[in-house]
Amino acid sequence: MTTDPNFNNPGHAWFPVARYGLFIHWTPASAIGRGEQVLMREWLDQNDYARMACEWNPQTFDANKWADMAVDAGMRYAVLVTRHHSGYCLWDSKLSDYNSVQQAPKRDFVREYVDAFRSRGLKVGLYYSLGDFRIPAYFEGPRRNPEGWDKYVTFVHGQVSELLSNYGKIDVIWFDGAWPRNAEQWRSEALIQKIRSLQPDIMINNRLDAQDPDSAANDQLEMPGESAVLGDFGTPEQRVVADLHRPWESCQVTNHRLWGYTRGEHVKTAEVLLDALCDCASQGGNLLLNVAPDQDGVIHPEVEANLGRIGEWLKQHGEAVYGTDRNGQVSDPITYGYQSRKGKTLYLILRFWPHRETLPVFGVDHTVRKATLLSTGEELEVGTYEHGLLLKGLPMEKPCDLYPVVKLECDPAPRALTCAREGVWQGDPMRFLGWARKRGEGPHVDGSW
Ligand code: FHN
Repeated sequence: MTTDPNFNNPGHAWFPVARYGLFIHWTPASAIGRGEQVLMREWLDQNDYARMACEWNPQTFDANKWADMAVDAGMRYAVLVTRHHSGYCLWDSKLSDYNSVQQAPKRDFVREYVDAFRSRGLKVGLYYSLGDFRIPAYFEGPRRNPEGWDKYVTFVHGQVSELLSNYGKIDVIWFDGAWPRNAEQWRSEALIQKIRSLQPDIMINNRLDAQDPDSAANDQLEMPGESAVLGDFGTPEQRVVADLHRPWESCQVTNHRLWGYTRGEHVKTAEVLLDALCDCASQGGNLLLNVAPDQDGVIHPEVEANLGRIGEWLKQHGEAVYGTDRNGQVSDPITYGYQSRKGKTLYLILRFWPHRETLPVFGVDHTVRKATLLSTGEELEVGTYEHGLLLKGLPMEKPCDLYPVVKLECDPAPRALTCAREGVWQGDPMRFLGWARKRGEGPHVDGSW
């Protein structure tokens, strides 16, 4: 558990209710179009890259368009990358002239972002990379270059203070790039105290400590930069893993793997993106979904269209996603999709439509008082069968775009029947013997050998 006395701050209550945020990776590397880490991944000449970055000058960027897209998508907060591993800053930093105000754009993109998103009622987060691929002391570390390392960590703490002092109330600080250095080497405890003094209600993620990959604390962590102790929320990356001790947020891309703009890369379908959101909501976690604007700040139109479809779906079905509890999967949802839960209400999120008037709900007990097809508002008849509920009165045709949702209002709260708790075999394959023997003993159609 965290040692931070600020844990469970009431000012954090918005986070699980918000559920769904926009991650934005936008750096000068977008002008190259081969991902956010092209400088290091392709061993590019540092000075050539710096010249390109200093000349990078987005022509059509408009933070209001990003904010409008986030609202239409049903997102409730955003996290903008202010400085990635290649070191370029999107704000008016006094500690480095490698920034968008002192170089070609002459614009403070962080200011434009926070103003645009706040004006639409969205919470604003800032991503900051501790690591910087340009700085030799970052690679040498404190043992080989103690003076250089100390100078660099002081610089990092100073830039974080700039970001949390000059742009109003910041709701999330999202660190990254801690590896291969640990919390002691980053002076993370002191940094957290400074952050809390500047922004008392801010949420700090768990990436201020590069755990030893073999350490026991890593059992739930995927990234070597994640801490099991420091931070207000967990950050499973490209996967959904519920953090058992604190809020958590899965960060995922809208394409195949890279976070920054990749020219010609394919994008995930709306269904795949909605799967990620429902998977998180069914376990009580958030989804931070990444977009990678091109060099001019334009978001891939197919990504925008897919996010818009999910936004329309959320208008009708959002109660099944926003603010849901942990452990929403009451029974084995594999037959139709996801289950999410909010107190005594269970939501069935159906990835495919049965095209028949009844829907068996395996393994859910019989405490349902009312069933509603959320997609249309129609009430359904609630029956039971040996292994669970039998809902009746469904329309033959799928009632909405993407995933229809059935709302089950229960009293008391929904529970799993024994058959669900023990799984299909219920621990004993003999339970299926009589059922199989009715056909015969052998492999031929008539049951013979
Ligand atoms: O190396 C970065 C990567 O570029 C991206 O920013 C992701 C986002 O979570 N974090 C690191 C990889 O884990």
